[in-house]
Amino acid sequence: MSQTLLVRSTKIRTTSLYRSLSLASRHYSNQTLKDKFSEQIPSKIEEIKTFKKEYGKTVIDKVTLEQAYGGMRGIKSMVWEGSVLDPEEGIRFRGYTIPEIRKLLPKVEGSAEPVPEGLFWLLLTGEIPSLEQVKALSNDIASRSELPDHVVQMLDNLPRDLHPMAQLSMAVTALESESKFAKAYAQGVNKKDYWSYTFEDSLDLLGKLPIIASKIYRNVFKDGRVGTMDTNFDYSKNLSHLMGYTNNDFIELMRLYLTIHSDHEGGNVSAHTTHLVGSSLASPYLSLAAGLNGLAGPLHGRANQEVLEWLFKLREEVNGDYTKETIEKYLWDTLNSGRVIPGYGHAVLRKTDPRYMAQRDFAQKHFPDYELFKLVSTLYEVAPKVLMKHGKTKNPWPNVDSHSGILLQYYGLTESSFYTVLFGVARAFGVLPQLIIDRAVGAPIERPKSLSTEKYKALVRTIGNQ
Ligand code: CMX
Repeated sequence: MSQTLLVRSTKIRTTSLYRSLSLASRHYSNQTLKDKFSEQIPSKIEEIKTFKKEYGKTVIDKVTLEQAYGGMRGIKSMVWEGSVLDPEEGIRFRGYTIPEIRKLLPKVEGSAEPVPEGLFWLLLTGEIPSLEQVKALSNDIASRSELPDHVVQMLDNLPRDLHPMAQLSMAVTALESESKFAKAYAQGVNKKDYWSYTFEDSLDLLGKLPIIASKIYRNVFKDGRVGTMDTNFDYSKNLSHLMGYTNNDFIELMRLYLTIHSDHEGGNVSAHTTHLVGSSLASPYLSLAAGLNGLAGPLHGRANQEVLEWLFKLREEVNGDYTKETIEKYLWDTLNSGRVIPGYGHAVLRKTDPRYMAQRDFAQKHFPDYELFKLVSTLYEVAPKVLMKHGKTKNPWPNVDSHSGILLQYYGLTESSFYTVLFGVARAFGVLPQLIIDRAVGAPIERPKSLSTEKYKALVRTIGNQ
């Protein structure tokens, strides 16, 4: 090669290398969530493979008979990448506490609260996105909001007194018709690509949930009319507007609400059910609907409705007399009638739920003198002492559901049977990232072992004789 040719070809190579490098860095700053996650998959698969190979036979836990009969409490037997719950400290999302994510996750202009789209990115990738990336994600999600006619018609035909959670679960189930995963699976797609279709379904689902939730809200309690998503709005602003709430503070509340209600590690009923059903390769629609059915139980997500109804009965009974003595009596009456104090206790936590504290912080900032906030605050002083004296619950402190209802009441969203629907929308942000991860790493179908009491007795005898 002549000198001139060599110089020219080096120059061309350098220029094209420079161009591809600059493209790569531009690509990086504009990198979509799907690109980012796709890039991480090979190393995640390798990490799990090596870890299992090296430590696969390590005994990580022992299980007692009490645990087998006691709702499997505390048994370490699931993998959940997005969050870990510590009994004393509370939830950490990919290592970050709630106060940390409130500070670190991107915020849209004029807002002090993080957006749940940012948390979704963090839960899926372990990285905090830029504001630009979050905005692109909000836009992408909002562009997927259209509902098929049969879902709209079904919702319009449901009886108004059917619980909003049943309506939500039915609508999500009926959206199975839209599942890209189910279609691809039927066409025999390679299992390596399952995650990609699960990702698409997950974003589609997130996009459709605000319309579904608002349709349910407006069908049951208002005029049945719902607008459309605005691709320039963030998720919480869209959801609030669709429901008919345009107050900026309410939108702020929704940003906080959706973010902190999203994920609470994998063992809770809604997260575990979504994961379990998803492990059979049911589509994200059917998997999430199953999780929502679990969330609808009064000991889980529906506790937010129970709290409000219980508080209103209290208010009626004490007739404005919010002294500690009258509240204490009401608490004992509830306990003595064989019911639980809704919004108190937790299967894992042994301290006040940080999600309760975040909502308390919001109330203190926005409406410290609100009557129901004062009532909830007095309860916080009285109920733990009563529950400790009662001596049954392992955790006498308030959980997330203890506070959420009165925040919504303040802004005029008074229909408490709708509250768990908002929890359900939020939960989608927490459970869908894990479903995508499960499909990317090829998580197996879940199948723990059960025994009959007779077999357990035999097992205990055998162990005793050893
Ligand atoms: N009021 C009265 N008794 C309570 C209680 C409460 N808030 N919380 C627990 N207990 C009782 C239990 O019913 C149980 O009684 P039994 O021995 O008679 O069965 C005993 O205390 C021990 O229960 P635990 O080990 O402390 O709690 P669990 O892990 O079994 O249950 C939970 C956890 C959340 C279901 C329970 O604390 C409860 O029922 N709380 C009220 C409902 C509620 O707020 N649920 C929302 C939780 C958060 C969420 O998932 O959204």
